[in-house]
Amino acid sequence: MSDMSSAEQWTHPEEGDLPPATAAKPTKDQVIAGLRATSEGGADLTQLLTPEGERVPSQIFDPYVADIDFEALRGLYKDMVIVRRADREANAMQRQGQLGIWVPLLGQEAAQIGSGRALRPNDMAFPSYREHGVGYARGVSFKEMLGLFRCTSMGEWDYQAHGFHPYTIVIGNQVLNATGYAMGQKFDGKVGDDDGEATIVYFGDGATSQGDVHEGFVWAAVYDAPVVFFCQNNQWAISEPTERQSRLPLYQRARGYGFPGIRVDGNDVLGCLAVTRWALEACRHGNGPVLIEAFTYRMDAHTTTDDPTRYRLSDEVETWKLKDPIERVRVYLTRNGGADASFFEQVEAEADEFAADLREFVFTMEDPPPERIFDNVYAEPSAALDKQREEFLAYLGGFEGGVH
Ligand SMILES: Cc1ncc(C[n+]2csc(CCOP(=O)(O)OP(=O)(O)O)c2C)c(N)n1
Ligand SMILES: [Mg+2]
Repeated sequence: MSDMSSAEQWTHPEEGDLPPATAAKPTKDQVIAGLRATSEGGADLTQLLTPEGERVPSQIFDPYVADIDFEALRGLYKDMVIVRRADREANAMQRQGQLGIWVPLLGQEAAQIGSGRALRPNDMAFPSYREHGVGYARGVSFKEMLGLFRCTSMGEWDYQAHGFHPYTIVIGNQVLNATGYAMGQKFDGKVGDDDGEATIVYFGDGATSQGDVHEGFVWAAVYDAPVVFFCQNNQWAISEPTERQSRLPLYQRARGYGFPGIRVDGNDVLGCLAVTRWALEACRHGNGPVLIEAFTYRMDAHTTTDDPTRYRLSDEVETWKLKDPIERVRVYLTRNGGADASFFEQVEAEADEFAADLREFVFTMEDPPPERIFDNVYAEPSAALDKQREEFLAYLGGFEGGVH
């Protein structure tokens, strides 16, 4: 954690450190900083499990995963396999015309399961639109999430019961909602000790360029709001690479707002679990917000409407395949006697069954009646809305055989 009382960070740089005001191009230092924004950061990166499946000890973070024995790790492995399998099935179903669109999470399983499993029931999560893995970890059924992508539902799971808010498509907007929610947790006296509540909000690297994210950071900082800003830096904002969004690694932005920022290997489920637990603990205890940059990679297209071959090279994707979040856990478990071949086969079979059940559900999902549009508009009954519904139903009655 950075020492915010240190005088060093408030001092003005020496004159010689400043680039000439007339410099038209980024200076060498700025270019290097920009490149660092896209490199993994060496010592800056918190990692507990390497891509080769080696366990890296950490004095600070090991205590946060001390309870993760082989059984718990097998559970995290299974979570990741299931959400990947569900993701691939949904992608295929979109291609078969069964879903309007799909937003793949491929490659981001560890970031989502690690952080999602770090949450307690009373914590609140605010997703963007790719967080199906977090939703799964919060107990939201994949079926409910798929309704949104088949356009038969507006994503109507019980937000309060699951501690998982609706998806937000407006980039970065959920950061404001989450900050306000966390300020509420603070005002209601729900923070201060280990039983405290916390909020987590998910957004992408591209979202960090949005005003809403900046405003959220400012408000959370000055109110010490218990909110973990969880940025999944998957390197791309549709076709815009991270280096076009920032001149420095994203986690370092936190310092300018006055709260800690940390970069974790987003493909390391143990690292993500530990770092998120640590950040949530700081929030629960009333220490204010934390920014986590989970350094990961979007292995598939932005959505099924996107063709990434038009803007990125396949060798980049190949490089990231070697850092697969699931493979490293498999290697670790195998090498250390934490699981045998039959376990992996069984997980595979369960994932296939999970996907088949989803498929069956989607293919037989009923379309909602058109008047459903009037549901959930207001919390309380509304005479004006009731009248509109009546008029609409009368209008629909004019069509023989109904409207489909
Ligand atoms: C305010 C706003 N501007 C633009 C868009 C269009 N848009 C949808 S996704 C996206 C990129 C977001 O990238 P990032 O934040 O990195 O998240 P990722 O999709 O990579 O998870 C954009 C620009 C939008 N939905 N909302
Ligand atoms: Mg992105």
